[in-house]
Amino acid sequence: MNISSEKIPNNIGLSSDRRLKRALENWQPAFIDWWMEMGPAGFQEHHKVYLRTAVGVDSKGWAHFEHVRMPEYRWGIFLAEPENDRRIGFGDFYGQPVWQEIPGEYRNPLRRLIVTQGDTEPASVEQQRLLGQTCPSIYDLRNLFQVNVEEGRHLWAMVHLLHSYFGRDGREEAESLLLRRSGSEDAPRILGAFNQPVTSWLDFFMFAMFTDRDGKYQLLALAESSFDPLSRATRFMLTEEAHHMFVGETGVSRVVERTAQIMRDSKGLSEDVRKMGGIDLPTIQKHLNLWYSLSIDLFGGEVSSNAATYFANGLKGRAHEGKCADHQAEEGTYFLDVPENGRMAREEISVRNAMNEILRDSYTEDCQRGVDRWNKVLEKYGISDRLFLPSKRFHRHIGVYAGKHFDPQGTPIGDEEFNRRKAEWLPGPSDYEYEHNLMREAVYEPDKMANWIAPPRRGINGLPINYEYVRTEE
Ligand code: BYC
Ligand code: FE
Ligand code: FE
Repeated sequence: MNISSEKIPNNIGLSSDRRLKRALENWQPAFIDWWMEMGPAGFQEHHKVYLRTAVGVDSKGWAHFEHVRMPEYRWGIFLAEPENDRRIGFGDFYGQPVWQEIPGEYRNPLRRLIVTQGDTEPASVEQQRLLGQTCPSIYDLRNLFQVNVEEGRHLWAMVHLLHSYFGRDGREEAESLLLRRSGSEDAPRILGAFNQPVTSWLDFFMFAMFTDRDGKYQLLALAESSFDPLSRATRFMLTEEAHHMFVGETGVSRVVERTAQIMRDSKGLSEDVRKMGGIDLPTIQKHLNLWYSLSIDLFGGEVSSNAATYFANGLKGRAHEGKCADHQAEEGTYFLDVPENGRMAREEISVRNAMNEILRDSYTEDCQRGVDRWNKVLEKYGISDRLFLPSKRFHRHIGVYAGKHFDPQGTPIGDEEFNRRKAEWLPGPSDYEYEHNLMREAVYEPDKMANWIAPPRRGINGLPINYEYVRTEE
């Protein structure tokens, strides 16, 4: 395999920056080794996948589609076009020009944000590496791989920043990004949800719906950064992120639709869905509960002095900061319900300390819109059951609700009740056994779709649904 630097499409003038080019050329073979070891298992050598590659940042023509072997994917480095005279949009330096270089005192916190962001990208590829062997169709197989190669590109985006602006520390961090492993005992990925196994396609769709959406909101917050190269890198990543959430939302929607069809045909009994080879609504709700709760943990603690400092220094803002009323946020309070002696007490916290919670609230509203669309499908089939987002207190491992138990409605409960009812609320071994069995036979014929999921509305890039999105080539 010949992967030369000319194959790194970029708009950062890489060919004229010899130092950076050399650094990336040194990192590239380690990336490819990592991809071969931890990327999609079983589809690297003899399969060509109909993939979208970013070849520029022009809003009309940035993507190019063709069949490629995944290890030959052209992972490129793109920054959104610079904004003329861009100014810092929030915090203590509001209105000053943005930074093209990093002021010394912000190197450590910025490096930490970039490393944390970068770490999630390869982690997700690791989590999803076996799913190709149980895919419901080659349309879905292609979407999985599209998401995987783009998460690889997001890693490149963060590694480019580490190599360009953080010297030797940055190079070391870039190496470590390829050494940690999702779920590993000794060297796990940094954030909780990225060490969780993803073993069923329902988990994958929920991950792309909820966990990739954390990506969207974190990227929106970083896109506001006073460090302009980070802002431009994340702004371009957001254009790719939309497709990941499309894969998640429509994936779940198609599962819901198939379930609704089965329920309609069997006169509305949820119990019969499994007998007919579908995924019943209570099981879908449990996966929703799991991935929503794991994903809201990714926003950090409700009360966070880290977040306040990031905001004060202009490193990380709110989503769509431009639409916020007060960009300094020096005054004002946020009300938070905090558990106290088994009851909830309302606490007042300063807005700056509540930045994680404010971002989480915008995220939750966005998730709710997706759940509403799933419920429209149930409505259309005349089914009265509804899916819902559990309370943000349910099943938390980070923040004020961690270490305490709540039911999905947010009512405080004891250990005994939680353990007794856990199997109603979260997927357990018998659910996974059912799903793994259901998905055991992958569907690789272009004209077929697994029984547990409805076909998509349309194919990729104007092509038919039964197009050969993944081809075998000897
Ligand atoms: N797991 O002050 P606090 C994506 C730690 S997803 C483990 O509340 P802070 C993608 C925290 O590090 C987007 N540890 O936290 C999606 C801190 O540790 P120390 C990823 C956690 O700093 C799908 C302590 O708890 N991007 O792109 O305000 C596929 C106290 O924390 C967790 C980013 O995350 C956790 N969930 O906020 C592919 C953006 N939460 O200091 C890709 C960059 C907190 O006590 N990261 N801790 O050692 C950040 O902005 C912040 O690091 C966080 C945490 C929002 C994650
Ligand atoms: Fe990503
Ligand atoms: Fe993503």
